[in-house]
Amino acid sequence: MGAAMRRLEDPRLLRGQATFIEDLELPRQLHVAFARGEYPHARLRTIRVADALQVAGVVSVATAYDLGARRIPAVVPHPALRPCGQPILADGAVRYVGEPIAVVAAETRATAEDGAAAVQVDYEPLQPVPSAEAAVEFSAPVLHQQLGDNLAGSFDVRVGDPEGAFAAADRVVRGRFYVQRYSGMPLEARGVAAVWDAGRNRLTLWTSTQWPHTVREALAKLLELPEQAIRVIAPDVGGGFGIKQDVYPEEVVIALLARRLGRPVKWVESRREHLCTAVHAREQWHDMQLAVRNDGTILGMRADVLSDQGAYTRSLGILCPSLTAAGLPGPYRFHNYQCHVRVALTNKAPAAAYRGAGQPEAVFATERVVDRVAQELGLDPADVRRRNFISPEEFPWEVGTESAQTPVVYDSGNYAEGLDRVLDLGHYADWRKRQKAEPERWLGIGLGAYVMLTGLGPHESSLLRVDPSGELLLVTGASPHGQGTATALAQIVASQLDIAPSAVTVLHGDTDAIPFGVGTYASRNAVVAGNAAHAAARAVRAKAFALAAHLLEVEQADLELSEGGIHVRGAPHRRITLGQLSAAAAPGKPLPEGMPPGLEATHYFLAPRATFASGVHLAVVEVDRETLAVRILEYAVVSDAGPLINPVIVDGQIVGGVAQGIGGALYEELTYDEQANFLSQSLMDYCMPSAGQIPPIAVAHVYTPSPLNPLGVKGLGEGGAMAPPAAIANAVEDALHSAGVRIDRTPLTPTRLAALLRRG
Ligand code: SMO
Repeated sequence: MGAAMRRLEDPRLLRGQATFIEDLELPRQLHVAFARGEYPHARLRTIRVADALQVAGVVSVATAYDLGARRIPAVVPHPALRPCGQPILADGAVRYVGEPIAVVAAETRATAEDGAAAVQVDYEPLQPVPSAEAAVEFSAPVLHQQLGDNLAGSFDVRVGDPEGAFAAADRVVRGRFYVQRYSGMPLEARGVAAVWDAGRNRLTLWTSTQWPHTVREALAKLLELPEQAIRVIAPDVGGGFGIKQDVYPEEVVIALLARRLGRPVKWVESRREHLCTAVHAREQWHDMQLAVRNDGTILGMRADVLSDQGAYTRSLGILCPSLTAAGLPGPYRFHNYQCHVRVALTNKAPAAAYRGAGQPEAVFATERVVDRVAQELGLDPADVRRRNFISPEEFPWEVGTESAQTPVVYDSGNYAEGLDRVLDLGHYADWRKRQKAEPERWLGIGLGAYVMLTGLGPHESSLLRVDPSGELLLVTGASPHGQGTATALAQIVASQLDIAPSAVTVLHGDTDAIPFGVGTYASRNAVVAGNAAHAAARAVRAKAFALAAHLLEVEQADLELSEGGIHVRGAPHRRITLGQLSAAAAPGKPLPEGMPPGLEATHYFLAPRATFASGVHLAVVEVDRETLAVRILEYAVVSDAGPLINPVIVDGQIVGGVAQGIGGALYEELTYDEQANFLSQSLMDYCMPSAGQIPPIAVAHVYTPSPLNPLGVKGLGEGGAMAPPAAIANAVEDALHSAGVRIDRTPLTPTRLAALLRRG
């Protein structure tokens, strides 16, 4: 634990020995393609499937009429969530481009595509709702008649005495900030395969998901089966980033088709389908007001959040905007806060989680308006932050908000140390000097500070078993998809039993292997899966000592564990290995009174409260005076996630997150036109940064342990993505401030900057 070792997962991934959904070859499998809506908003008059059925090789064409009017259930409840869940296939209307209407199963993928193209839909186009602002206008067409308006939910958060704070303030600093629609773009898009065993009434479903146990639960409800009749397997998953923390229509449709057709069925998402229909994220308006004193002290915050949910909610409901509302106060010491949230329904793809899930949006809005405080008062933005940070003695700090039904209580932190370290690491003072010395250059420096909810409960599971060979099997309910979790968990187990991490095989992503499991999201694995593995390893260790004492006929206190074996202190030849202990613990072997057979332990780590990681990012940019391209000259990150399990993995996670944040700051946008037609249908139209756009990223750490778990760890997977849009936007505004440019949204493309410069 703590060693900077390379990932145990990588050799087989690099050698092409992994199994992704596309690699599955099931006997007699059928391939699936979806006929998808081409209009943003239309009534479906008729769906003609006759021609599709004529295509040679097409076996079946099904619509909602055939598969039943099922809707995706909300897995994450919210008191304000209203019923606008997505049907598994369009239910008489389509409400976004790409909504699935019919599903075609055929002998080959190409035939299935031909069949899908031959499905004839007679549409009656309806007036679309192209934006959240349009959705809440009085005259807007209503997308879901039963709601009477276009709100998937609205709610208020109130803490302390906001009116008092604003009355006592010297001034109110304002801003209205918009975060564009963008999302995760995993190398492996989505994919689902299913087999129905008619004799046993049993479904096996492979899906590229972050939470197989949750998919199982949803399928059990929708297919009216006991959970034990469903096995969900997440094989190797090539990236998730939040977008695979959902229950998707395609997962339910493939399961139903396998049962209906009595043949295995497989669907692999195309990149175009991914762009049109996988989770979109982040699109949100934030009207911000800070009550401040002239010395820069923040007394309170008012916020109005208008979120663009797209056409439906799915399993996460309105979780993301609720995380924004809970997170807007950030690392700052004020107790007076008020936030009004409206979640608007529009004719766009449904929105849900993407790396940080509502929190990077909050960081953007808060860090932009905090910079405005510095500008208006003529203060250094670093000083304004330092003055208002919660200080180390003030923890636990009750924000007074709630996230996912959990009170937001920051458990520990040292935000000022993070700031001081990042100012050093990013050469803040030097850059300020250069900025003065070279006024002909558009140089800017920006900061972004964040606090991030991590390690969300309710629990995570671990089953640890010692094999007679001396190797170990760890089954975890977490379902990682590229984070290096198997290595981290192996390190935790190995350090308890003094063995090599490579002797621990970690099995994940299989609901038959462990009955309860939660999944991988909310930067939770180190905290919940890590502590579950730690506790299971402690239990196995304790049992090994008890059994060794029995077999070696000594007191436990006289035993020592080293290199995977237990020996009598001072008599290393009187030794019994973990493998021998496992064999000696088999049923029927002489065991101490009351000891159950098997050298294994199962542990469920409960996390009633979340841990809160934090960090500060610093970006130095230069805006090219000719092309208006933004070049990042320096990027520094100081992260605090408590003690590190594996620094190599941690730094890799941070760099990956920063790259995604840079994408959001400068390049990526899922664009719809004013009629809600979807314009970003390929990676030619959706610009992701590549290595050429990502500068070297300097990373350093602060370590404040969490008092909430034995390892003291906090989550970190999403940390890198929290602050880049804030830090980079702050830097670009700093660079162009003298030219009159004010930044209120991302991505900061040359086109957008040109418009701002003309206006300025
Ligand atoms: S956006 Mo994440 O998978 O909580």
